[in-house]
Amino acid sequence: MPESYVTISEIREQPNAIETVLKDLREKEEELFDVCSNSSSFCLTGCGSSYYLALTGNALLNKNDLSFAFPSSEIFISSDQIPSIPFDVILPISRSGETTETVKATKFLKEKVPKIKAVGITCTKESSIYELSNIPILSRNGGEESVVMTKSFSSMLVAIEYFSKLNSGKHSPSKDFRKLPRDSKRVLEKSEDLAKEIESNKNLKKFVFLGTGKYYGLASEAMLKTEEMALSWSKAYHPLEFRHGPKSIIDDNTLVTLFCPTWKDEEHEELLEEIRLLGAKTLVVGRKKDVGKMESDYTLKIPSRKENTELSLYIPIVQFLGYYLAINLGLNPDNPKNLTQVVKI
Ligand code: F1P
Repeated sequence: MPESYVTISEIREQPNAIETVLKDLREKEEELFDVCSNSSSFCLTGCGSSYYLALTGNALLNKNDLSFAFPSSEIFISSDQIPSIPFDVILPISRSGETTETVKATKFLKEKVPKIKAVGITCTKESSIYELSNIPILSRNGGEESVVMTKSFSSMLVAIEYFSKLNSGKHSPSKDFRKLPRDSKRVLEKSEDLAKEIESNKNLKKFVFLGTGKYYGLASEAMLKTEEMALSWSKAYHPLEFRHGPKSIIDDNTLVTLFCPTWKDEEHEELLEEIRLLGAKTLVVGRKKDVGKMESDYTLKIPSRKENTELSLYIPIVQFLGYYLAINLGLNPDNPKNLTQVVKI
């Protein structure tokens, strides 16, 4: 198995990227808390994986305030769909900080709402998004050489969780994130073993990822990893949407992954059973107490942590899965077909 690809090292480096972003967050905590205390409407934006981060962030912020998430291009191309409320905060999310659409969307909203505060989340200090931000959040060690986003995604996700805690009025959330790098390391090891085991089932050709609420952004990111690295047929859905069409596509060459929510839910158990009866293989990712009784071909148990400090632990399994699928298909996971690290138009 070639280990010379940079993607595999970057996936394994995420505990360090998480530890480092937590440091930056602690340093900026007061300023960020201040912004949150004076804000009640948020607009999150990004492209690709960064847009999926925006979706998860949106689900977290909507708990206490009004929040919207848009792919960056939608903000300036179809601006009539953007609510005319004067947003208090824009959160542009971008690993490179240079994606044309995200830079353009940020400038567009700043012009439209002069009082808006920009809290950019990026992995690149020398970048337009960092410059355009009133308070930039930097994932210093999250940047990658690889085209696909892995540790950048998990570390910026931690930043979003942290920000949402500050926004819910939690003055110093750093305690809640204690030992997250340790948990990340543990989950990485289990995830890599499980991804190899799943990949050894050579019949898997189609991949479906299901996630509700804040998990939908994760399901979408999972879809992108399989698509980008393994160039494979891959879809993301809200779980019960599965019955409204996608169900017709699945067969015994399909792996359906369910990101199991942190609340007990019979709807998910029934859905999983139905999927299994249709012949698909299933993977369930969730906390021990939530996935415990679920019948599934594969299960990844996530350590129990304070709510919304654990989302980054759900993602390494799908990063490894994309990686090992690509390797076994003879593809180069570092340089997916037709893609570039940054899209500049
Ligand atoms: C986001 C992004 C990636 C995608 C591709 C092109 O870039 O869309 O998610 O994998 O490589 O760029 P960024 O704005 O986060 O730098």
